[in-house]
Amino acid sequence: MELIKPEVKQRIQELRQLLQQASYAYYVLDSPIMEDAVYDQLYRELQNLETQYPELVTPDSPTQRVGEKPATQFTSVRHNIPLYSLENAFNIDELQAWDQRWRRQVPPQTAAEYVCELKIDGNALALTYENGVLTRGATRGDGVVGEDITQNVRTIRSIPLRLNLAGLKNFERVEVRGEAFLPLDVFKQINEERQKAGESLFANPRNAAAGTLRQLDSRIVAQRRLDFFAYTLQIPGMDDASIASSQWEALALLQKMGFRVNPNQRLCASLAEVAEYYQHWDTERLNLPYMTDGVVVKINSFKLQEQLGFTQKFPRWAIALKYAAEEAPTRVENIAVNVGRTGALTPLAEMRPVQLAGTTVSRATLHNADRIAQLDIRIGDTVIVRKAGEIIPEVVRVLKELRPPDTEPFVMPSHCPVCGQPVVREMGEAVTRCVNTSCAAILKGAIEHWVSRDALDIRGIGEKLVHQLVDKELVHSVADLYDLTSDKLCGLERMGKKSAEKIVDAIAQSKNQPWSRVLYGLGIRHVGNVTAQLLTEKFSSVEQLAEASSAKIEGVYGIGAEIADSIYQWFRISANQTLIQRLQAAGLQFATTEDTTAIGNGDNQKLAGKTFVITGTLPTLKRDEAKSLIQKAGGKVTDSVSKKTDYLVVGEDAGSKLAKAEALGITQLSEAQLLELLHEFA
Ligand code: 1X8
Repeated sequence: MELIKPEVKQRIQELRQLLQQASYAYYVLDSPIMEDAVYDQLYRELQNLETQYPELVTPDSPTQRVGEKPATQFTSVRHNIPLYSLENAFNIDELQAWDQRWRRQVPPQTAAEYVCELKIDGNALALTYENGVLTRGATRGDGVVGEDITQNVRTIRSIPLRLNLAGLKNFERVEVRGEAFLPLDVFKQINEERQKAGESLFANPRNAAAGTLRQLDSRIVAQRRLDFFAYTLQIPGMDDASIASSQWEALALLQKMGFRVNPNQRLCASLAEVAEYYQHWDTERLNLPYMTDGVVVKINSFKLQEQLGFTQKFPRWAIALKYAAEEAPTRVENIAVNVGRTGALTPLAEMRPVQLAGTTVSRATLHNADRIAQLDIRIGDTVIVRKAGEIIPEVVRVLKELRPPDTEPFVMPSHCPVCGQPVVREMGEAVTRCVNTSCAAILKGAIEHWVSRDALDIRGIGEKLVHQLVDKELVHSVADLYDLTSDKLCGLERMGKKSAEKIVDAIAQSKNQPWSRVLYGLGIRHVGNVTAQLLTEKFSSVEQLAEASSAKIEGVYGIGAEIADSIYQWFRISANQTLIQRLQAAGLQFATTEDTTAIGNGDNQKLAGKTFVITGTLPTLKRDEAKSLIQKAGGKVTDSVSKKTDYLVVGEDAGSKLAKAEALGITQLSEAQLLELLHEFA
C-alpha cells in the first residue's frame, strides 16, 4: 500500500473540521461564519484529496452529504425503542382532563413542570449514533418497524454526521429522535416544479417531506433542502441522572451535541402557562417558515415520566395539543372543469367566498372524478373547505343534511370542455384526460411550458401572448413559434414593431439552449428538469432516446419504471415524432454538443456526397424543414433535377421535376422514406 504522508492526513482532518464548523454555523445556528466561495474552495480541496486517497474517506466526512446512487428499495428495521404516537387534545379542557388523569397515578399535589414545544408537521425520524458517528437513520413506520433511509438522512444538512461529544461519557450508542420537515418555501418550489412537469401536487409539506425521504435516489433528496429539529435523546441505560434528568436538560444537551433544536420551547410551571403558550403560538405559528399543527406538552422530569410509563399506544406523560385546522363552511355555486397542459381534467368547486387562514377562498380543487364520487359533492351543496398555511384549499366534506332538494350527482364531462373531443380515463387511473394533442388548452400549456425559465427560457412570451397566439391561430404547435415573424406578431393587440422584433429574436436565441432543456421543454409526463438532465447525460441525442427500449431508459440512474414508460410511449406517437423533426429542422439542439454521434456533427455526415431535390407539398414537413434535415446529415439540396441528383423527394402535386427524374431513373422518396433514411443514418 502506498504510504500516505502525515501532512495529507492532517490536512484532511483540518478541512473536515473547518467545513463541519462552517456548515453547523450555517444550517444549525443560522449564522454563517464563512463566505460561500471559501467554503466551496475548501470543499473542493477536500474532495480532491479524498479522490486521490479514497481509503481516507469516512462516512462522517462533509463530502458524504451529496447522495449516492439509488437504492432499489429500503430495508425494514426494527426500532430498538418503539416510537410512540401522542394522544391528542384539541382544547384546554381536554388538556386539563389529561392532567387530572396522570395525577391520579401519583401522590396528590405532586409538583410537576411542563415542557412546551412546537409540534412540527413533518415526519419523525430515529437516528442512531455509534461512538458519535451517524450509523442509521430510520423512518417511524408503524412505530415498531420503520425503513432504513440512512443515505437520505445523510443529505440533511442540519443532521450532524458526527456528534460533538466533548466532555461527555457513556455515549457509545445514542438514539436521537426528531422531525424532518420541508420549509414552506421549498415545499412551494417543489410543487411549482411538479406542476410544470405535469406531475400531481403534494397536498402539504408533510406529504412532500415523506415523499422526499422515501426517494430512492438520494441525490434528489440532497437537492430538496429537508431540515430537521431534534427533540428526544435516548441513551440505553440513561437512568444516570448526571447526563440529563429532564426533557429541558435533554434539549440543551441535544443542542450541545450539534443538533438543531427548535428555539421556541418553554418550561412552564403550571397548566395556565401551558395554555398561554398554546394561545400565543396559535397566531404566531403563521409567521414561521415551516408548518406546525399544535404544541407538544411533556412532563419535564424523567423520573416522573418513568413512573407514569406508557399505555398501549401513548406515553402517559405527554400530549399533543392540536390546533383546529383552518376550516369553514360555504356553498358550492358551480363545479368547473379545467384542462391542464397534460390534458388532465381537474374539477374545481367555485364557492361563495369565505375567509380562511387570513385569505379569501372562492375556489377549491376537487382533484378528480374519484374524489368527487367519494365526497358526492353536488352543485348547491354546503361544504367544509380547508386551507392550512400555504396549501391549495380543498373540500373536506359535504354537509348532506343541508343539501337542497333536486340536486344531481356530478358527472365528469365525456368531452373536453375546451376542444370538444372525447376524453379518456385509463384503467386504474384516477385522472380523466383530453388526448387531443391539438386541443387549445393542451397547446397553450405546452407553449407556456416550452418558453418557461427552466425550459427554453424565452423571455417576453407570457400567458397572455400565448393565449393570443393560439386563439388567433398563429401557432398550432410549439414548432410554429420558429416560423413567427415580427410582421405576423405586429397584428396582435398592443404589440409594437420593437417588441415584436425582440420576441422573434428571443425565440431565435432559444436555438442555442442545450439538449437537456429542449427535452424538458417537450413536456413529457414525469420528465422534470432533473430527470431531463439525467437522461441527456446518458442519451446524448434524441435519436438514441427515441430508439431506446423502456428497459434501457429505466436503466438510467434515478429513473423509475413509470417515467421510463411515459418516455417510451411519448416517442411512439407520430405527432410527437413530427414535432421533433420540425424542431430539428428549425435548428434546436437535440444532442449534447460534445457528442460526435449526433446528426450534423463531425463524422456522422452519412448523407455526405448525396444530392437531393424536393418537389411537391410534403405531408408534414415544410420544404425548408426537409432541406435543413438533409443538410444536417451532410446532404446537398439543389433546385433542379440532373444526372447528379441521387434522390427526388416527392410530395403531392409534383410537376415536371418528377417527370424528368423518372426519365433519368432517379430514386424517388416519399417524406416517410426520407425520414426513415435520416433516422437510419442518425
Ligand atoms: C411528535 C412530535 C414531537 C415534537 C415536535 N413535533 C412532532 N411532530 C416535539 O416533541 N417537539 S414529539 C412527537 C411524538 O412523540 N410522536
